[in-house]
Amino acid sequence: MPESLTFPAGFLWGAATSAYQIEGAVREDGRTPSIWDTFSHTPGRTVGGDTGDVAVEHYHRYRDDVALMADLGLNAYRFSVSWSRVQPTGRGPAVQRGLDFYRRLVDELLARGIEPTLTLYHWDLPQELEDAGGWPARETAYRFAEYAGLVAEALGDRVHSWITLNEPWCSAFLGYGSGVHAPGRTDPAAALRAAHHLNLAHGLGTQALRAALPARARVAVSLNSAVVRPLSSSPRDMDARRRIDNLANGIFHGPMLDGAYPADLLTDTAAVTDWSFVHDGDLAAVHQPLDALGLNYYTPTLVSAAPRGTEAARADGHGASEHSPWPGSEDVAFHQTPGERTEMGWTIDPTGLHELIMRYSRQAPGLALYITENGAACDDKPDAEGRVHDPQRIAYLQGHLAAVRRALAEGADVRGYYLWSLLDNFEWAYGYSKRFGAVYVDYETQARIPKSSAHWYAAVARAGELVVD
Ligand code: IFM
Repeated sequence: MPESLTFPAGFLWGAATSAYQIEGAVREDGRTPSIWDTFSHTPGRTVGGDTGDVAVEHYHRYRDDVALMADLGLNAYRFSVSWSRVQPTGRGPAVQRGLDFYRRLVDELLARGIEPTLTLYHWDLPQELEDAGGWPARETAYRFAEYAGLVAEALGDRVHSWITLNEPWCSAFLGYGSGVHAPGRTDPAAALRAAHHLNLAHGLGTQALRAALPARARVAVSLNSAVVRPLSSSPRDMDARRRIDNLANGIFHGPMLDGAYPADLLTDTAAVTDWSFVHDGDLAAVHQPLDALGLNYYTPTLVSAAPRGTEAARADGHGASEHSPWPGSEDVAFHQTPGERTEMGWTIDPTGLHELIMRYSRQAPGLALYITENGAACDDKPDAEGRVHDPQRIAYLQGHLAAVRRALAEGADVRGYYLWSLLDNFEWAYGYSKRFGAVYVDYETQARIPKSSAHWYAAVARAGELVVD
């Protein structure tokens, strides 16, 4: 018997994107290169040499894209600001033309009753700041706070919901550890320094936001907190789980939510760094009161201790590299969770989302939770009539929304869900080879075709109700 699951009134039904993945127009209106411009233009870094130069031309098509969201009945949209568009050198005054683009976008959203959520940093550091040391340099955290203040001054009158960083784990450990993301450095100690300076940037940025925004503003961070499961209950596998959980989760939520790094994280990584980059007062600066926590979830992580005397397997779902993104835990083996997978090779397992929500409900009581990303890459193609049918994505969304609803029924304070992603777009090192959109984009013509999942999601959003079999 189909069951009907109702969501609370006021629940946000959204979709998410990020600047470099959709905007294009990389040389317009004073924008300068970010680390992703440099990285994607470096031969061999992205599939097919793809870049975000044109992406899906959202910079010029934003009005149509907002109209599309309105047609789909969405009441929320999460986007990010390109730092080098509003502060091209990563320091000093803002460029008005850059800010004006986001002002126009926000006004368009508000006019159509769509609540904007603005992410300040979704991985596109101005190249000039990387040249000055990037995230391993402490100064970058202060630059971020200045940038946060500028954007808040300009848009704080119309944007209520703010996110400091998106998935700082990726910025630190894929950017500076395994090197599969920009800037492509492979230095475990630098990756840990980067993680601390991202935490500091979050704390200083939150203070800058509070100083510039009205008291009613909502400030949050989006973490891709991993659901780490052990292959067995053996002590060695359980220890592998503990170490990866600290490197994926505790390293960020520890200082942000509790004001301290997990003590065992410091000992596990002692051979890599002495953590002397953590200065007196830093943890208090990072530990700022937040109004909400954003959780991004796609698939769980299955780990074990590598059998003694063997190489650890690196199937951690974060791209191929000889360099591990897990400093001090290079001997942990990563396994494929059994079950159906998406085009990313990520196993579909909605129980992980439920587990994640319940974990943070317990760990951060009183903090509203938002699912700021969740979705699937599928092998989508238009049929002879030009329609795009994506039953696998519908099943994925249905399972994960049911998991959210189950968590709500168990008392979790989840206030909204943002599907990743509104549009097919530049999937980082995978270029345009992976399609996450609810809306198909023909990259030749830039035509947008809502897939069947977009129509399905629109119906759920409009009714505030999910029907499951
Ligand atoms: O496309 C990315 C997004 O930028 C950050 N979170 C994961 C998505 C899918 O890989």
